[in-house]
Amino acid sequence: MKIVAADVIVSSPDRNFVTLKITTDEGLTGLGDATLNGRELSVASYLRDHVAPLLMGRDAHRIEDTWQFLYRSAYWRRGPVTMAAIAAVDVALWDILAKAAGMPLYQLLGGASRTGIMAYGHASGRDIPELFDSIRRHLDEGFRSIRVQTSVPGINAVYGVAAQPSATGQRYDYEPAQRTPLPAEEDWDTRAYLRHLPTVFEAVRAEFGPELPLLHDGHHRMTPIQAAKLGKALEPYDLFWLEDCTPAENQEALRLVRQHTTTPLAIGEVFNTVWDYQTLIREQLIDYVRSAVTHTGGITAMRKLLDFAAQYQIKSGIHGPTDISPVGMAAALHLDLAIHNFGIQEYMKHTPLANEVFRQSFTFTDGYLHPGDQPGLGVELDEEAAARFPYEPAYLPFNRLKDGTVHDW
Ligand code: KDG
Ligand code: MG
Repeated sequence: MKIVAADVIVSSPDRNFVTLKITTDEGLTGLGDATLNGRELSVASYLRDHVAPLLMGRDAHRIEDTWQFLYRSAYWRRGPVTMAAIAAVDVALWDILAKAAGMPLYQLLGGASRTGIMAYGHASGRDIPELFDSIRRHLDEGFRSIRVQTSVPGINAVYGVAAQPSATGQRYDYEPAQRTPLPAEEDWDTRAYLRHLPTVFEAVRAEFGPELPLLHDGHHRMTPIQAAKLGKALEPYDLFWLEDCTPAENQEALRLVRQHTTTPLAIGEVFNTVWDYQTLIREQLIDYVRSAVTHTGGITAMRKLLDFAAQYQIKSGIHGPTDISPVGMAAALHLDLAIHNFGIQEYMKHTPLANEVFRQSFTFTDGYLHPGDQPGLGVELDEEAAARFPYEPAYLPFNRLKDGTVHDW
C-alpha cells in the first residue's frame, strides 16, 4: 500500500488547526494533527515543503521505518516544529493502518486496558463565587476531576481564567491564543500568587469535600524554591497534581522541588521527545507525563516514552486543550485506552464550529472518555467546511512583571 498524496489543510473554525491528510493508492486516507499554537504555518511549511515530497511512493505500513527516516534524515534533531510534523505523519499512518485492518486504533495498540478514560475539565473564576459556579457547571456536565485556576488580586490577567476579558475584549474562554497582530501583554506577580492560591484551594475543599480530584497548572512561572513553597502549602488540600511548577526545560530544578513536597508533579506539555524527560523519569522527579501525542512525535514516540515512564510508576496525563484538534485528541484517547500506566486525560470541548469541520466519534459519559469503535482514529475532516474558515494569525500572550521585565506566561 503506497502513499500517493500528503495534503496539508490549514483551517480556522474559531481557532487555527493544521491537519495532514495522507492518501494511499488503495484509496485509504489517514489524518494527523500538526497544530502548534501560535506557530501553525511553520509546521504547515515543514510538512508541505520538506516532508510531503519524501513520502510519495513509501509503503504506508512501515510506520516505524518512516518515523526513523523522518527523524534521522532531517539531521537537525528534536524541536516543536519537527516533532509536530513527524507526529502528524505518524498518526495519519496509524489511522490508515487501523482502517486497513478494519479496527479501532486502540486494538492495534494492544487492546483496551480499561473501560473508560478519566478526564479532567477546566474550572476557573475571577473570584470564589464565580469559581464555585464554574466547578458546579463542570460537575453537571459530567466531569469527575477538575482543574482549578483563578484570578489573583493585583494581577489584571492570569492564564486559564475563562471569564476575564481578552485583548480583543471578548471572554478569554479557554482559548488563550488571541486573534491579535501582536501577542497580548499580561502581567504577573509570583508573591501575590503564592499568597492567594492556597486560600482558594482551602475554600474549594471546604465547599466540595475531600474526594473530588483537584488539579492546578502553574504554567512555568515559578523558581524552584517558589514551586517548593507552593507544593508544600497545597499539601493539606490533597491535589491530584501541580502542573508545570517551574520552566520545564531545566530538569534538575525538579530535584529541589521534590525534596520539599509530596504534592504530585506533572510536567512536559512543552516537551517534544523522550530526551527531555531522561532525568525526570530516571530520578522519579515527576508523577505524570504531560506531553501531547501531537507535539511529541505521535503514537510511536509517545508509546515508547510512556513505556519508559511505566518502569518508574510514572503515569500519563496527556495534554488536551483546544489547540489539540479532534484528530490529536482521538490519537490520545486510543493510546490512553491501551496503555497500562494511564493516569488522567485533559479534556476541553471544542466549539460547534470546530466540530463542523472535524466529525468525531469519541464519547464523554459520566466523566469518562472513549475513542469509539470506528475503524482507525474515528475522526473525519470535512474539507469543504474547513475551506470556509481560512487561517487567521493568532498569538499566545506573554507576561511582564511590574518593572517591565518579560516573564514566563
Ligand atoms: O497553546 C498553549 C496551551 O496549550 C497551554 O497553555 C494549555 O497549559 C495548558 C494546559 O495545561 O492545557
Ligand atoms: Mg498546562
